Amino acid sequence: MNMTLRWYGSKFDTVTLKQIRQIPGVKGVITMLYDIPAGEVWPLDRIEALKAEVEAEDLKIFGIESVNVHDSIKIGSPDRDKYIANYITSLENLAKAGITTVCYNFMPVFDWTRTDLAKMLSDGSTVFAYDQKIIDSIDRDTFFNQSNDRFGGYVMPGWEPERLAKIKELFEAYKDVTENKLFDNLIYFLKAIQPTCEKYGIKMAIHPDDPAWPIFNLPRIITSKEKVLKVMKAVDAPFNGLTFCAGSFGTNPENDLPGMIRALPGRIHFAHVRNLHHIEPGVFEETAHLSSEGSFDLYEIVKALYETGFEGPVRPDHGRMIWDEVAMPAYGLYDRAIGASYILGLHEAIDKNATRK
Ligand SMILES: [Mn+2]
Repeated sequence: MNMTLRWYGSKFDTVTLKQIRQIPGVKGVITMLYDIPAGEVWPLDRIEALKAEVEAEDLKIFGIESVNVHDSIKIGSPDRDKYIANYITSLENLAKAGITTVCYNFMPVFDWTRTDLAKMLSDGSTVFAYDQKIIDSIDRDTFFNQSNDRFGGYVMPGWEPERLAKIKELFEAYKDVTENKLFDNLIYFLKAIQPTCEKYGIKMAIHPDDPAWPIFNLPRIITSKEKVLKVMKAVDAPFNGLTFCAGSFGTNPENDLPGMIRALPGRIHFAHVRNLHHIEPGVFEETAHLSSEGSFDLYEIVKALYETGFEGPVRPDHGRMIWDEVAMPAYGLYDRAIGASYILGLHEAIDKNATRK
């Protein structure tokens, strides 16, 4: 298990590589070229420059989150092969730079969705929260139009202003994309990139949908153990793997998180470990990482990763905003550093206990 922190690059992130380097046990970052729109090629020189910047701080790039998939690929539009060819070139360029773990998602229109980006907990910290009742009561376009304001000027992954500007067209383009069609389009994409991934040893790690159910009448295909296994079986090769995101799968309390990990040995290439607190069905708030703070048993999650031989990168996920930190919502330094230390502590205890048996 390699502990990492997500880092958006020096132009966008409020957290510096120097700070990340000082978190005990954090060996590297998960990063991306944040300014390159989905569908465009990631140039090798930009990747090499990013790598050099990270390595100059004695850190390593353990993976990319994310190389985003263009909507034409998700929709299955006639021009999708052009974007798949670009995606393959980006993968080749990453592999040439020695970066072979790639997170991506296949969510229509938008990435994760929250209804509150700064809900105050009883300790005065603020967190991301979600309430299905708000989603059900709001007009879809109004919700998306308000998003730029809610993000307080920060560019949030999957919510880039240029995407939000054409939100109506996007919904229109997805109107005939059923769950089955979206699944077929994912499999088409995976089969197209398979030879490249196998040639270079690239591990593709699909991120689950968040929340793990359909919203705004858009289909969701990575929401449960059964649905993930369906994708794994449809392209049954090790390159085709998962980003196990505890917080995303865990939005649905019916998902048995350690059980899911144990059902996917060798297919989890990347792990996001965090906690959240279920308030009522469809209503939750994110919390500190500790098991005692939320609804998940983080010990059992880390143990399942350990016992299934997971050796990929792991990162703490969304953090609370604490200690008056000013940062991109959920991606501050302090609470994620606490989360990393906690996960590393669990891991050390599990490892020592196992060795002594
Ligand atoms: Mn995640």
